[in-house]
Amino acid sequence: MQMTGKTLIILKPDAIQRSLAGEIISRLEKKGLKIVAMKMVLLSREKAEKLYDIHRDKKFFNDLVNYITSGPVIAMIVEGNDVINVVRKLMGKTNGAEAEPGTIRGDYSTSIEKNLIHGSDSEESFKREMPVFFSESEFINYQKIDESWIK
Ligand code: IDP
Ligand code: MG
Repeated sequence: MQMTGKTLIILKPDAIQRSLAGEIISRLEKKGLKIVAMKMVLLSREKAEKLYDIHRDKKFFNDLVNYITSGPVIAMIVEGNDVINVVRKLMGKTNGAEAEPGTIRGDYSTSIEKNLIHGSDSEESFKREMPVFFSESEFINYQKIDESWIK
């Protein structure tokens, strides 16, 4: 059994607009990850700027904030073995045009900006990003029937 951890996943506005939310959630479920919190949110500019604070000095920062606030997103806390790395692999490279087929971005995006999904890139990022959407009291502690088969 490996170390179980948590990560923040955001289905970005393009995922909702293109009706790909179910498809993406399905991939996460089939991988064996466990959703322990989930909500649909229309981010305020203030929260979006907080989420992407590390990109504040980049030239695409303003576009990024406009994009992520342009429509509802679905935020999730997901649990699993080595989950941060596992989710980053499922997502694929940032630029959908370069992401490998078989990954979420590789299969459904050709854009460097509208790339469908966010996943925390480290434990530190998770701790910083998570409070933009959730308090820990919102994490639901429950058992799934098949957990012994995936850990
Ligand atoms: P990541 O989402 O793969 O971790 P980051 O480099 O952390 O990628 O960038 C955060 C988000 O900013 C990306 O997912 C994408 O939506 C957007 N982004 C990254 N680079 C560019 C760019 O060069 N132009 C426009 N948007 C970008
Ligand atoms: Mg990132």
